[in-house]
Amino acid sequence: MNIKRFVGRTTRDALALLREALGVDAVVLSTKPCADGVEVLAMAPDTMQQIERMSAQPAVQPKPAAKAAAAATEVKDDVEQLSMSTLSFQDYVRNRMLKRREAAMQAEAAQAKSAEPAVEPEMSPLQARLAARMSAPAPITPPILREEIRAGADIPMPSLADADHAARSRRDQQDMMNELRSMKGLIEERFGALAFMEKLQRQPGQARLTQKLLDCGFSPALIRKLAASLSPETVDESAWAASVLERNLLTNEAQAALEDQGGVYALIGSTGVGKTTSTAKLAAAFATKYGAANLGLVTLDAYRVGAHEQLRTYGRILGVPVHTAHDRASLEDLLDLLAAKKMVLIDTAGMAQRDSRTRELLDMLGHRSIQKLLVVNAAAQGETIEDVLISYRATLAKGVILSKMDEAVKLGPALDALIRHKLAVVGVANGQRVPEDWHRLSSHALVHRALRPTAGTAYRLDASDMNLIFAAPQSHAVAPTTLHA
Ligand SMILES: Nc1nc2c(ncn2[C@@H]2O[C@H](COP(=O)(O)OP(=O)(O)OP(=O)(O)O)[C@@H](O)[C@H]2O)c(=O)[nH]1
Ligand SMILES: [Mg+2]
Repeated sequence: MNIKRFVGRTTRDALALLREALGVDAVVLSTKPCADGVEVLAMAPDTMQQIERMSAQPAVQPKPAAKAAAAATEVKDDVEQLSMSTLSFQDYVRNRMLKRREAAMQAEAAQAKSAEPAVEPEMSPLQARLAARMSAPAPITPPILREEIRAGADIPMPSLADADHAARSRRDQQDMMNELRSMKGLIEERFGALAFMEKLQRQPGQARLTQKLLDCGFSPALIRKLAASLSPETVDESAWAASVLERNLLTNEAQAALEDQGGVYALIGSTGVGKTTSTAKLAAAFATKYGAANLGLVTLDAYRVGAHEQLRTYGRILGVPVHTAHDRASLEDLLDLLAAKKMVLIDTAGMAQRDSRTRELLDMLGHRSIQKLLVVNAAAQGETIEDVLISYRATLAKGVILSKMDEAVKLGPALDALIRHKLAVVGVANGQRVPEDWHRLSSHALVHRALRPTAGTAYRLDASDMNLIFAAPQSHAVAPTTLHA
């Protein structure tokens, strides 16, 4: 094929070069800008005729001479058109072939008409349509076995791109759901806070009480219960709350004091809470009343260097020998030995509430005659006290000794935990002095002390802080508390 390329500064220049090389009948295939100006691709006229001959072969051949003449004229017309356009070569050939096929079909139709027998009666339009329908081949429709099969066949197989798109849209949907869920939580939270604040505004007594109890270190779980049961008619909400707390704080006031009851007591608790000091205080209180001869002292704190010396020193002052037990068997032997004593006190080694040895200690104290007294630091955080009560299985103990009362700025957290776990306060220690700083306090005295106003500090809450604390939905609260109003 003889296709040539001509480059000129402008289209006019390129066409001039083309005409010079291939003559005026040349076929322009394309014109496009290039680095040197305009590029024109063109074909010699004889090449065009060759292509036409090749493409016209399957078609019905009209008379060759007439055909050549007609083709030449058509091509000439097209060339004139093409030289002014940028039609691609393929488009040109396709158009030419279409034109050619149309011409051939028209010629065939004309021939058939002239060849029809004259005797054939003329058909009406309706007859002609019927005849055409009968002679036409019947359309081939594939057999349909089941409707759903056809339906399935209509569905195109998903491509990899489709699967990717589906996964992406699923992800988007999931993201949107998560977004909606978090918005729902936020709205619930805000409405919860608004509802609570609105309730507090409607009942200023509740608001005052809530703020006061929060200031005293009581837990939101207990405060909610109290505030919810406060009647709008209550004039002095603080007095009402104090009376409810007193009724719910166990101190076994009806029972005799420990030193009067006698028995075998083991003092357990976390490190440094005052177990040994409290043992000494209790021993001194007993010895003063019933004499040192009726008292037995045992220490399990044998493995810490010099630890048992602390109790031995107190024993020497009281005139009571201190025995050491290393394991459960030796402890049981000692208890047999001291069976005649009215009171036996067992001092134990302090362990962090989460120490695995705490369980071993509790097992060692499994003897049925031993009653456990859990020593709790009244100055510790509410959450720590809670943890200690659980780890030391406080509910199995006879009661709790609240130590270091003198160090506690707020008594609320300790009393709150004891109320919620229904534990009795059997003694309190409010200083290091033995035996002076040992007392038995009533629930009234303890609650009064807990509700005493605290000095304004950075930790003091104001009315707006309550919004933050009570904004969380009720389901987040700690285990429900039963209060006897
Ligand atoms: N302020 C104050 N200090 C106390 C009180 N009770 C004990 N302490 C002091 O707390 C420190 C620890 O007391 P311990 O009796 O040794 O405590 P513990 O629980 O036996 O300690 P471990 O045996 O080491 O676990 C000592 O300095 C005591 O004087 C109290 O009620 N108030
Ligand atoms: Mg000790």
